[in-house]
Amino acid sequence: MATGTALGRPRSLPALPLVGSLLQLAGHPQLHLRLWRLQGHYGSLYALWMGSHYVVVVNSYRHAREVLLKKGKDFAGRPRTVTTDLLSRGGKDIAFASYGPLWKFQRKLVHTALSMFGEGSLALERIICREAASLCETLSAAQDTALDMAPELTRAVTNVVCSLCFNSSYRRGDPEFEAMLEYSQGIVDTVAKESLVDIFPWLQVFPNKDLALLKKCLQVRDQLLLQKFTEHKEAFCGDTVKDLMDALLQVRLSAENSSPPEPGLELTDDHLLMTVGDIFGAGVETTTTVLKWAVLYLLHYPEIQRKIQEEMDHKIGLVRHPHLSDRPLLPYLEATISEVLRIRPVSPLLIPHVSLADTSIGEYSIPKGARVIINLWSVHHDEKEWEKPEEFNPGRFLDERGQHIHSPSPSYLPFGAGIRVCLGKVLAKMELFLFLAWVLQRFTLECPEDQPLPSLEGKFGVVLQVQKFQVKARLREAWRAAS
Ligand code: HEM
Ligand code: PLO
Repeated sequence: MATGTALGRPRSLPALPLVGSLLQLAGHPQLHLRLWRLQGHYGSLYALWMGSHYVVVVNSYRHAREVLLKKGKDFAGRPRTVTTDLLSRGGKDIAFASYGPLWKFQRKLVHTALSMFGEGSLALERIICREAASLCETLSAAQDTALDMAPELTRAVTNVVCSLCFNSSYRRGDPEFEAMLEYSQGIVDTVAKESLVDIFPWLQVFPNKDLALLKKCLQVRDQLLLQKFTEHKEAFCGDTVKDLMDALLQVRLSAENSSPPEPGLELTDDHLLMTVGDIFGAGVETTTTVLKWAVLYLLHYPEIQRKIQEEMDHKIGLVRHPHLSDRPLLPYLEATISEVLRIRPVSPLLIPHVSLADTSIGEYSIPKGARVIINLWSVHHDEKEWEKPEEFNPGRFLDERGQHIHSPSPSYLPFGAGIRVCLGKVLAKMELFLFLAWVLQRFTLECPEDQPLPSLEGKFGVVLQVQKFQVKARLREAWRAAS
């Protein structure tokens, strides 16, 4: 911060007493787009009021880098809202927990467990490939008929996370899986939408349809989590750690045995449940959403799909399945995944951050307790950083010879950055690569003849959702001939 000169506050949208700037935002369900467009009038960094909360909106990479990386610690807090408090039992998870020693401890535990079971281990590759094979079988069985791929993609991804968290998986049509699909959709539809309830907590006393649905869905989720927790507790002997749930139980057991217990680091049952709930929820909804966007873009751009398949035929062939070690061989597929993550960021406003001290962004002063929204949509669609940002062009992520992948602009943060960076980045990238490689080696994905091309417009929420669409998965002639 400059010494001696007092910094001013960012320009603010007009605000009325009580409702704040709600009038400028109401009637615009696509909040990321509204905040992106408001830059035209207020500049790339501006402030607004959500009820009594002071909110700063960051739309440029330069400022996003300052918040997430250079002053990461100043901005590592999270707001408490009615809906995320319900989801996480008052912030006992990782994603919606305030910055503090317990949050740090939980993050570290999960990070260690994920690297132990997953990232870099052959076991995880085997699990993903098992699910990819099962997905391909389902697509084969549905050959040439119009199919909603969403539940199939969700089951494949869920089973990977389920294996990691609980060492279990679901079969097609499993009623527990159907229940999970339903409650998770209910949560995605209602949580963290900066809905009225989150702006005015006192509205909780009135009946609210969204809040009622969220509570009902959370009941189902809690039952399911508790059942897994109890089964694990009963079977746990302390020696063999099969999954994340066991790993958390083991850490707690050793903490209980060490006396005196470390102050501030006591993991209650709620902390364990909410941590697993986070990884399960984040693991399923994010990766599935990216896969749906990828399939949708491939329907719109058959020439890009063909190019991926040509690259695969050339580098891997049709005799063996794709492996993780093939990633450097398939830069065009990797570039396509990167471009999907740019053009339709799963988390277009990240999760809101909160300033933990009086601080600054650029030439503006930011008071302690401000909510800071990083508009990733703006960062990924900034015309000063990206040529024709609205164009889907995987080539922009390739070097001149098309052999190596690189980002042409630093203005690219699909997983966030810094202290609160996504915990599942490595896992997600492994899944996206293997699932897409397996499917595209065998099938060409097409829009059913009798249907218009589905819309590329997302639906804003805690993740940027894809509208429902159908696909025809046609077995490739080359694959048929080879097998
Ligand atoms: C946080 C993106 C997959 C677990 C985040 C954030 C983003 C993000 C943007 C917020 C960063 C911030 O607030 O500054 C993505 C994308 C994914 C993905 C694009 C898929 C392509 C996953 C997976 C897991 C996961 C598979 C779990 C295994 C988490 C957790 C947080 C998080 C726990 C909260 C971190 C914290 O607050 O400390 N992710 N994510 N994510 N992600 Fe992911
Ligand atoms: C998705 C619905 C689940 O039922 C619960 C859940 C838990 C963690 C959340 C996730 C939901 C949405 C995506 C989130 C994730 C934590 C990190 C991730 C917000 C609500 C992202 C992309 O930031």
